[in-house]
Amino acid sequence: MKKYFLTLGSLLIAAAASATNPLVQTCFTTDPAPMVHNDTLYVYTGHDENKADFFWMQEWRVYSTTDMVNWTDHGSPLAIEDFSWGDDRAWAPQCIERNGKFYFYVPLHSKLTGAMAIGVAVGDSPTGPFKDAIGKPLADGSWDYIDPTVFIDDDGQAYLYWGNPTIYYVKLNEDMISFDGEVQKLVPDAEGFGQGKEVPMEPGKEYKSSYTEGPWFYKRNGKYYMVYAAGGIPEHIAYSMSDSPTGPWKYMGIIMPQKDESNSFTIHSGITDYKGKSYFFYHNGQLPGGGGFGRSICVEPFEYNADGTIPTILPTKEGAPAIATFNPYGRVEAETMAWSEGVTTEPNAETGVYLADIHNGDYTKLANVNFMSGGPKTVGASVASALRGGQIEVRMDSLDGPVVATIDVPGTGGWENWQYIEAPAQIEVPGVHDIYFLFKGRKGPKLFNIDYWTFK
Ligand code: FUB
Repeated sequence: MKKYFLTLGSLLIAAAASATNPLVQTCFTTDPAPMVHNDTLYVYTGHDENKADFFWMQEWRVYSTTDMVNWTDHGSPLAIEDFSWGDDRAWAPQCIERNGKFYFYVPLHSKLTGAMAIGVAVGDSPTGPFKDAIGKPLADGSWDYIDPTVFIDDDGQAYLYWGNPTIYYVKLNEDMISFDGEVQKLVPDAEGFGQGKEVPMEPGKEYKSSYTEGPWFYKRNGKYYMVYAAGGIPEHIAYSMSDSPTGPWKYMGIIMPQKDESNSFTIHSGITDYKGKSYFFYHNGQLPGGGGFGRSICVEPFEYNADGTIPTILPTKEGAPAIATFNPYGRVEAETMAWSEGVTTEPNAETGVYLADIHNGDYTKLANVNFMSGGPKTVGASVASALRGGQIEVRMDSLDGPVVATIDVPGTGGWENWQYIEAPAQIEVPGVHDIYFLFKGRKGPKLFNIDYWTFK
């Protein structure tokens, strides 16, 4: 077995390929809502359809990470069909855990009123399955019943805020699926939400900072934060703070200014702390083929100012750095990746999400993989191909880096007829490396699908 030493050239290629935004390249993802549970960071998203001319969104999706760079696609555990009373517009969601149950709040178009409504689904795990918790909307009947955000205060009281451009809220009962009394209405005024204020942010640009939609409500060090899309269209992200969960609010300024290059007239944020660091999630239209109705989620790390205020956060391609290395040993889902080009993912009731639509030259990348001393002896994959298969080149550090192993994928008689194929490692791969899975075969047709990898 050959030993491999890093050259300066391969290090430079690896650095150039270190973009992590947008976080998902296999489909459009919108309206990110992060949630931390048991050391894992989950992000709940909407899903813009390809070539859409409006927010014709059908389902919600979930992704997770433990290192901020490799993300696992858990598919869609909740869709419009799960709400008998809904028929359209699976818009911005948020999920929260209480007493071991996961409550998934969503806006969708109501068959009952012809307006928008807030629904709540419940599940036993962060990735579902989820089912409509009450068989009817939690709140229904207004165009601007969209974008629910949920938070449970230290005293156990849960709050649900939503709305565009009015802000609505209720105090949820302990069951998380009901509330007493009327929906409260909060009209965002200038002092609370910056309405009408002209804020110069960059030379030659001015922003009218006023609440528009997409609230994100949380508490930190005794202060309540309301982060939201502001300024009409095109939107930027601004925030307000309060000493109480129901206000009065004080407008605190802009977090992420509007940028023409974001290629999206909406922006929608979610904030969380994870493993001692703070992260700001948002969406833009920067994936190839993307735009205002083809958006993609991104993340930026940030640090709160000493007084608890939030600094200006600018979008980057680099996104968040890795906070841990990736352990490849055991089964690694093929839909776990730091980056990909050309591929999509598909669901299967038996095997779960798998990597699909693979053509010659497509690839996926796992970042920061820690092989420890020596590296794997074999690399395997569970594959399926209704045609004639192809090859998987497992390469180290870059797309043209040294080949660790080549897996020959045969035809298996069907796109979901899985066969496990293993190949010997050709070189030693000690230490931490990015790993590229480069797919090869005849030019033109779909080659094969992949369910999971093994490094042994
Ligand atoms: O994704 C559909 C809508 O666009 C959301 O509900 C809004 O927040 C905006 O992002």
